Amino acid sequence: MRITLVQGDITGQDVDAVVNAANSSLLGGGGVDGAIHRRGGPAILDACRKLRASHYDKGLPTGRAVATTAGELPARWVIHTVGPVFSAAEDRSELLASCYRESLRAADELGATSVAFPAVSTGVYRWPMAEAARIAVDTVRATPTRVMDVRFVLFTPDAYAAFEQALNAAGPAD
Ligand code: AR6
Repeated sequence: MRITLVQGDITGQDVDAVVNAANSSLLGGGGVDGAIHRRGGPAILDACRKLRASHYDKGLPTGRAVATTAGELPARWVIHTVGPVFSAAEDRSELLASCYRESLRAADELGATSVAFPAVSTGVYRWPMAEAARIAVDTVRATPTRVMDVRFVLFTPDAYAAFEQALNAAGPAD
């Protein structure tokens, strides 16, 4: 697997699947979620509504991932995952790791070999960037998958630097 870092907007990524940092309602929100729905058009929300009605009437649980069409995005699919809200009192890192694992599992089920991830939970959900980057990089590297091209698409220079540091700290790939 090749891991690359990109600074920019995830909605422009030409990959098989783009991961969305969604919330359990699957009905949209701000941040990456808002950008994906805006640029991808109504087909994504329509697919999310249908998924809710058929499988997730109580919402998609934190740490899980589910795929829909990517509508008008350059990607073929959007994989929606629900990150945990950061808590200083409780260690929720396993749930954040689960977002990356479950997203790769969803990608494998689709046959997607290139996947773009945002820094899940680091915006509205307030996860400290350095720690979120470490969890993201370590989890993706440790997950068995047929995905060959993983791109972390970071919105800000600070986020990019944090992921760069996490990648360097992880050492050479196996
Ligand atoms: N491309 C790439 N990264 C982005 C983009 C973009 N277009 N826009 C923002 N980011 P957030 P969360 C970065 O808040 O913390 C939503 O309302 C952003 O700078 O999108 O998981 C959902 O509906 C940050 O580093 O997701 C949920 O309610 C990272 O993406 C809630 O926010 C994640 O920030 C989820 O919160």
